[in-house]
Amino acid sequence: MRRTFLLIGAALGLLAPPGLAAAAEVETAFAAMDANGDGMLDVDEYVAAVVHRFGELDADDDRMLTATEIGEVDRDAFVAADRDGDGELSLGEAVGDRMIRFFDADSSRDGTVTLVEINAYLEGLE
Ligand SMILES: [Ca+2]
Ligand SMILES: [Ca+2]
Ligand SMILES: [Ca+2]
Repeated sequence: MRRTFLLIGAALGLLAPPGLAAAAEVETAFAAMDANGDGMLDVDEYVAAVVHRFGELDADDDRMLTATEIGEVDRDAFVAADRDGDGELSLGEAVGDRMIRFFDADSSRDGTVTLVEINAYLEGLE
C-alpha cells in the first residue's frame, strides 16, 4: 500500500520521496488509473484516482490526511502541499498539489498524461 502511494506520489505527485518505483509498478498503477483504457490519463481519471486514494489513506475518516496516515512522507512535499499550515491535508490541498504534478508531467501540454510522460517525469525527479 505504501509503495502504491509512493508511486502515485511520484507519478501523480503525492508527498512521497521520488524514485523507488519500478517500471512494472508504474505501469500497473497507470493501468489502474486509466479508467477508459485509452492509454492516457485525463484530468477526470487522475482526480478520481487521487480522491479514491485519499479515502483509502484517511484511516479515521475525518476527511483530513495527517503525515501518519499517509505513512512514509517527504516532509518538504507535505509542508508544501499543506497550504494553510494546519499540519493536515484536506482533500482540496491534496488534489491541488496533485494537479501541479499532473501538469508538470504533461510535457506535450495536451491535458493528458501518458505512461511515457510519467516515466520521463519520474526520471527527471531522480
Ligand atoms: Ca484514459
Ligand atoms: Ca484523517
Ligand atoms: Ca492543511
